[in-house]
Amino acid sequence: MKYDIITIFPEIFHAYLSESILKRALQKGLIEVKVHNLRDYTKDKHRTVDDYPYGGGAGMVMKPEPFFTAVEALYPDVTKRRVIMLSPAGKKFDQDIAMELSKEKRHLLFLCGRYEAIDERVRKVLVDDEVSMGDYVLTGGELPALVIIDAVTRLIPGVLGDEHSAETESFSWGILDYPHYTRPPVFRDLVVPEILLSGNHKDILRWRRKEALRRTLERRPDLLEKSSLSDDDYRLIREIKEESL
Ligand code: 9D3
Repeated sequence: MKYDIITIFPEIFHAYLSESILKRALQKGLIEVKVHNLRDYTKDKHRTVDDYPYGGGAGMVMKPEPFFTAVEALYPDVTKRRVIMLSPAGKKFDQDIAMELSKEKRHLLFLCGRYEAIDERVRKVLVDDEVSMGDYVLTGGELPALVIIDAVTRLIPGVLGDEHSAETESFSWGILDYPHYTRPPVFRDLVVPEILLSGNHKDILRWRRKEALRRTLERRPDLLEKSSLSDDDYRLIREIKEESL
């Protein structure tokens, strides 16, 4: 996968991309990331990227010309690029979007905004998808671009080791993870559930499934409605509900 990022803060990206799974994906040549400074595509002496909003109001708006110049210089052929604008007004990012992007044949080109907004003509003409990270206010699109690159890269074949690749589908099974423990068996009087030390694999699997269902029921009941549950899952849910009587 080839990713391009257009930003006025190119230094933000290096540290995150040079650790762990993304670092290895880069080394293996499974992904390529190029970060471009929007100011390099300005023509005036002060390398201006923003201006006052027409119609007045607070904050500055990012000018259209540098974005047009950058996108068209990098990918003059519209069929070879998929331009993703990060914006609080976009569609909320989720695992389904990550999955869809991971299958994309075009280069992914991220436009990161700062200030109040990007001139609407950029969205109208250049942008294929407008994506948000969720309903909270950030300072710009740089962290969202990194989040998308992270989530999409994990789905590219060969990026994760085989032990993890089942994980690829874990959000589409759609319930929360069970609680995890490691050594020591007692830490500050806090004990590991006995069943996990029992060696009884069948019982452990059923306990984990039950605890996963318990958490999902408590924290994310919306996920349960979408996931397909087995007869035994319904039995476990019944047990959980009877425990709290
Ligand atoms: C007053 C309206 N604000 C929108 C909620 C203005 C505004 C705040 C912050 C406009 C842009 C920004 C900068 N944020 C992003 O560029 C951004 C973002 C976000 O703030 N939240 C969630 N996802 C994203 S993706 C890009």
